Amino acid sequence: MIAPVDANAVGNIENLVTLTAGQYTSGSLILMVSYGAHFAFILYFLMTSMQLAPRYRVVPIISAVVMASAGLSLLREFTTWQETYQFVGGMYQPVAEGETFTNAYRYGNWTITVPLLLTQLPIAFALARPDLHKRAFRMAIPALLMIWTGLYGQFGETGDWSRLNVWGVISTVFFVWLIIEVRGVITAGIANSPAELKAWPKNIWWFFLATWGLYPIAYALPQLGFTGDVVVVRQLLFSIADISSKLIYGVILSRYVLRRSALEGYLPSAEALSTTPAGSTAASIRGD
Ligand code: RET
Repeated sequence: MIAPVDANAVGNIENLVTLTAGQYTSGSLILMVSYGAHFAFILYFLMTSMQLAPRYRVVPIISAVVMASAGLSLLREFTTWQETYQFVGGMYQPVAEGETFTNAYRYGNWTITVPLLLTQLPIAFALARPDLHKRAFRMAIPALLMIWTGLYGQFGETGDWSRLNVWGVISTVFFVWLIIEVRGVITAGIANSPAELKAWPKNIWWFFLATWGLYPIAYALPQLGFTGDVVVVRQLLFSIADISSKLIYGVILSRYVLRRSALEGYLPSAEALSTTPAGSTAASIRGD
């Protein structure tokens, strides 16, 4: 028997909708693929760090830390999702007691991952130390304010639209501030990149805007209605955003610093790429 629930007391719309078996399984699958991908890439980032000049090794190491942290958070979202629904009368219904689903864990997790993701940029661009620290700090402040105001606002998504939208707008103001700070780091990164690699920070800029921009869309989505499709599409958007902004972003930064290491004369990187003259020479001396 499903007890009637007070819409404003349940936090997220996942607790208000009945899902078809297809929607429930899609949600499970999306979350499972997400945490699986994050955990698997811990290995990739740790191994890839070995090919880099020492000053850049921390870039994929930070990615590995982000993978572990996000993977654990997404695993928790997955288990909570499974505990939230029970199969009754051919449909998946939110359980009357025991567990409620929440996306708030995501926001908590971003508190850790977002400052790390942002700090990777000035390190990869090899900005000089006092400037690097200053810029990392100046990005972290608007980023944390953006996350925490959004965390507060998302509790309004079950019907308190003014709470959702007012805090959503406040959070977006911090997002704009963050974008300005990131643009400054990108500009410094272009100036500080070797000529062959100047396109990389420019492309990373567009990638950043496109992938981080998915989060506010996921935030606003419940206003389209409390339906199983909205619930599933929202989890899908979050997952696409997560895999892009952390995992693919980490791969891009790792490849950038690998090329940079090679151009700066670090032989193992040149060998790993084997496209630079130094790499080919080293490989041919070794006979491979
Ligand atoms: C919120 C609230 C609504 C307004 C805006 C938001 C932006 C969120 C962003 C999150 C990025 C998260 C990342 C996580 C990686 O682990 C908080 C949804 C603008 C940009 C990159």
